[in-house]
Amino acid sequence: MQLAVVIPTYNEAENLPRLVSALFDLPLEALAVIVVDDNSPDGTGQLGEELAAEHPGRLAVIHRAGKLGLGTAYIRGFRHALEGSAQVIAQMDADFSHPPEKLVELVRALESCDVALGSRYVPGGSVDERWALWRKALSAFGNTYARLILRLPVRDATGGFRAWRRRTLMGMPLERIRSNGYSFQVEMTYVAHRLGYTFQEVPIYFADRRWGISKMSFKIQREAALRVWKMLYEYRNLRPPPRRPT
Ligand SMILES: Nc1nc2c(ncn2[C@@H]2O[C@H](COP(=O)(O)OP(=O)(O)OP(=O)(O)O)[C@@H](O)[C@H]2O)c(=O)[nH]1
Ligand SMILES: [Mg+2]
Repeated sequence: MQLAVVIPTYNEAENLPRLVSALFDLPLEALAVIVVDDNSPDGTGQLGEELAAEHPGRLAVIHRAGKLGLGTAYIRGFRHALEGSAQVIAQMDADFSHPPEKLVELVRALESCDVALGSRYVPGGSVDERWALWRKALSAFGNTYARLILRLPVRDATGGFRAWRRRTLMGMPLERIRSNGYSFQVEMTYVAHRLGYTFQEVPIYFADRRWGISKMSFKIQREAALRVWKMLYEYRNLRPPPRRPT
């Protein structure tokens, strides 16, 4: 079973080499990494090329001209994975907020669902206790808000640690996804749900980034709150495709 892990990077020079070795140490055969770097000023892209040379055929770096946003970075990486033969496509942040070892459970969960989500808000999951109270509250509120308005069947709709079956990702209308920042994960969840795909949540401990600086802000969250209403409207006619007779 071939697995491609898509990792968007912007200034992750301290994290990327560590993450890549942690991933290649996992008991998952045929794991390949796709880094999507937005010309990081700290040289993450160049570092990616060095890692690609160390791991021939197992690591690809897509270079984009500048900081074009998380959503389009993921979509670019997903398309690259789908052009290849990966049967499972995973996505994760570069900053170790997503525990690499949990990838094994995410992939296993796909045996009984279409999309496996790393989740902070199911029993056994949690967020970094060093997070400021406002950040914990915002994250929990953002999830409840999106869940109630969009009637999502998951507890953690904003997390970015996921595994998709190839068939599921191929069924997603990636060209219609409008969110480029933090609501990207919510929009992908909503579209997948509207299309009738099923989810399973795997509890994770979400650690604060170990290296580099945080970019989270109230402004970002406010934009995300508005996006949810737009999604409700944009996908009002989306339905699961008719089942083919078997
Ligand atoms: N290619 C690309 N990657 C990005 C962009 N913005 C963020 N990333 C990467 O996407 C992942 C998630 O971004 P983070 O900055 O960690 O977002 P966060 O976890 O909500 O916030 P902090 O970790 O507190 O900064 C990381 O691997 C980033 O390097 C972007 O515009 N382009
Ligand atoms: Mg982070």
